[in-house]
Amino acid sequence: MAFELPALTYSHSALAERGMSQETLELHHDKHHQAYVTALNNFVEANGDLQGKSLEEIIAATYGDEARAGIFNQAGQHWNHIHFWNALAPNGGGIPGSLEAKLVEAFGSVDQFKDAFKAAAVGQFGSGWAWLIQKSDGSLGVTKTPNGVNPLATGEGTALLGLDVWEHSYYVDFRNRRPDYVTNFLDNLANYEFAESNLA
Ligand code: MN3
Repeated sequence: MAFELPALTYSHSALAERGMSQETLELHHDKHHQAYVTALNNFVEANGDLQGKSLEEIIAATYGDEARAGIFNQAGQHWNHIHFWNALAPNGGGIPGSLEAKLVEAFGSVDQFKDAFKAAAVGQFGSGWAWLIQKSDGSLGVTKTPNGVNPLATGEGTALLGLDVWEHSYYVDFRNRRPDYVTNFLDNLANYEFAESNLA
């Protein structure tokens, strides 16, 4: 069974008042994400050992294998974007109490968490992602990954909240101002209920 582009759970215009325009979601979801899904399906079609494998199994089977970097990139980006659409919400930005307690424990305060996340997101040179993760000892941390890599592939931890910092995610709405895009995400768009639901 081929992989499919998941439908958004909100309309393409639902985030516009919060800084992510209909044009961005039409391009990013309908075109960019669809292209990753199509390319991944073509790779699976051409590689018998991948057929019937879950997305997570394909990521595990191809990560770090230079000969299969092209397959990993598409699989990683499919996984990352499924996560990302869930990490956005039309009424985002509000942090549930139990997650807030974990953030304060790990970073000292919510503001210090946001500073750490911004540093990761702005500091990712070129394309990639910033992540709030839960490490194997249960504590929270922030990390960044290049291109299609994610914390699932690296084994760094469980992804709680990921932000796409590829230019296609912000250039329509913020031009070259990645820091403003990141701040707007953390304050107005981030679905912290989704992040909380990913806690172990
Ligand atoms: Mn993207």
